[in-house]
Amino acid sequence: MKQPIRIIHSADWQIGKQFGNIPGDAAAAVRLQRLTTVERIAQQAKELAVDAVLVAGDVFEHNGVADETLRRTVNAMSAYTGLWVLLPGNHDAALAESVWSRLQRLGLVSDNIHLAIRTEPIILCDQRLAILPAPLMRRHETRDLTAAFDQMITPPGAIRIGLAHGSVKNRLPERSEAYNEIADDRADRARLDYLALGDWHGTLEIAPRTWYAGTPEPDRFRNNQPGNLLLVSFAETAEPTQVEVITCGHFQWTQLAVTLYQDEDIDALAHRLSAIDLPERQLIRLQLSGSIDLAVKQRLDRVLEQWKARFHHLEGRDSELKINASQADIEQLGAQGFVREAIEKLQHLAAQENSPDSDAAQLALQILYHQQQSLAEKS
Ligand SMILES: [Mn+2]
Repeated sequence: MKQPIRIIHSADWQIGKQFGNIPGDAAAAVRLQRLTTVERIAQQAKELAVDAVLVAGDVFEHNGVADETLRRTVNAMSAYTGLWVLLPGNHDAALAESVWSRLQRLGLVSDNIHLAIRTEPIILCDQRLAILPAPLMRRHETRDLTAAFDQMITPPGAIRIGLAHGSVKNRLPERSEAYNEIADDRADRARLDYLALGDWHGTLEIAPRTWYAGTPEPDRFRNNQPGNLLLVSFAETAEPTQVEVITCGHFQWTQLAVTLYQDEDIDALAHRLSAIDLPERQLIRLQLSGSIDLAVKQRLDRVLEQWKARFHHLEGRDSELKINASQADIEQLGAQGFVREAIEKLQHLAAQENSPDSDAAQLALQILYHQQQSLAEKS
């Protein structure tokens, strides 16, 4: 009896993504990790001895990534010498000149790597497996390219797997763009055993036999279960297709909503941060809100500074956090005479809602307070 066909479904590697919002070496490590994660995928495929690895689009961040990046990617894939099928997505559309044409020109496409750059079936595994690709030839398509699957002829008895990149119509949790749409009943209409999708970065069963693999290495602050691979097994008998989620990502991107009013809230934040596992693998964004005085702000800055050194990356977004100098803060500054008058003026300005000077005055008070505290500590 023949072994059932098993594939790994992945997508959205976006190799070459810059992560410009993350400062310094932290971004470089995140960039490099995407290649390391591809190495992991190759290793998994080898260990599981799957029949093929399908990557459902956006393999590369854009068509202009360096030749060096193309070479590194192919190297990262090399541990698995079985079949790879790579599909262009909106980031790496199969334009006349693209990463795909360059991969070929540079001689980087070995026999086991199939570039799914044409809308025609790729027949593999002694005609037991047919991949039906819908490559994006430009960034945005207004037609549903997967409609072509309905008419595609494949060898009798072959497993039919659709491979596409875009938004399944009416099903994604957020309103997505109106292009690169995919009918939600495509798997039925095209008699597919499975439809392997890319574009949505979380792992998601979006319709019957239709899955988004999600990106194997998380790349943004959105809690939609990224960081996985799918292992898909096709039984020879009438048993249904089995889909197993395999954890694969290294970094975790977490966004936390934090409301602050007083000292106790800073303690609670510090406690919350200390409860996070594997801090060296964490990228954390704090969405700060509430209203605090300068003394609490000072403590907040210290806690953040301390934790910044322990997480891979930590950022506090404070556009929703109000900072008001309290009377106690002003007393703490201990100023007298004209300095005191200036501080009171700043306090008055800072308290004016919607005034263009309010933010500047706020900041001036914070700086004064900070300096005063530093001086007090030194003496
Ligand atoms: Mn995409």
